[in-house]
Amino acid sequence: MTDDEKYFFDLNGYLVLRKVVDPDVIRCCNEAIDRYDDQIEVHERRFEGESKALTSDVRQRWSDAMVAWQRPYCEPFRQLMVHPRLKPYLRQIIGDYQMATRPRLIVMDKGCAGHYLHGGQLDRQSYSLTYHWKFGQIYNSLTLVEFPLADEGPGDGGLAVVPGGHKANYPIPEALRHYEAFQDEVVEVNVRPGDAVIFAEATIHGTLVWRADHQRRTLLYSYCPRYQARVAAIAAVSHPPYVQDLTPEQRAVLRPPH
Ligand SMILES: O=C(O)CCC(=O)C(=O)O
Repeated sequence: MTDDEKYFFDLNGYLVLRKVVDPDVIRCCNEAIDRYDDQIEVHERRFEGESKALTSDVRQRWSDAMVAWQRPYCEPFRQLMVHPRLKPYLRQIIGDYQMATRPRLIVMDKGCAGHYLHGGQLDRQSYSLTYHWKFGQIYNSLTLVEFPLADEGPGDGGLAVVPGGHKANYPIPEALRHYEAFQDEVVEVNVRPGDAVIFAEATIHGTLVWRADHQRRTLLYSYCPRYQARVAAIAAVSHPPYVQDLTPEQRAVLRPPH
């Protein structure tokens, strides 16, 4: 992680890295999603909350089963657990790290509902969710890496952030949370397949209604310090057969906290 990248991550709470993932891996992810499409279910949660600007009858579909899909379909999702380009970033931002939850897939069709904006120091009071800078170093807890599998261009919607929101000390104005005002403060993160977005969970972020004709597909990988657990004993409870089948390096990021 360069000094410039550290500066901008500390300033904004997120970084966009271009051309991180090999196009073949993206292609294999998309083929696997096509193959398992009928198992990617509508999420029951109304992520838009009370927002009138982010709601729609078209609902988000999610899966967290990709790493347990049959070979070869699980393979690209497993590879992304410990991507070599991302390791130095996660180490710099978190220190010794492990996966915090299972990797997640979000699928959104045209008109699909978004997710209200969340983050900031008050939404994220737990030490396991906060951002700190101390002794010349970044100490971030829950850290997300997002891998888009489809274009997210200007006006398409999808991932959006309030730069610097990880340091916000006051409550998020409700109209901002619901994306019903202050839209100029919100940056739609434009990315292409192969890019990676790293952001602190504390950075105020959410999802804008998906406006593009093509389907939005994005992967979220979450990491936390080795001494924390977001999901109790992730290796023990998450698809045990698949855990046995991982490489030692992949298994290492699923160990319980220690
Ligand atoms: O849709 C996205 O990319 C962001 C999703 C999100 O904000 C979340 O899952 O907390």
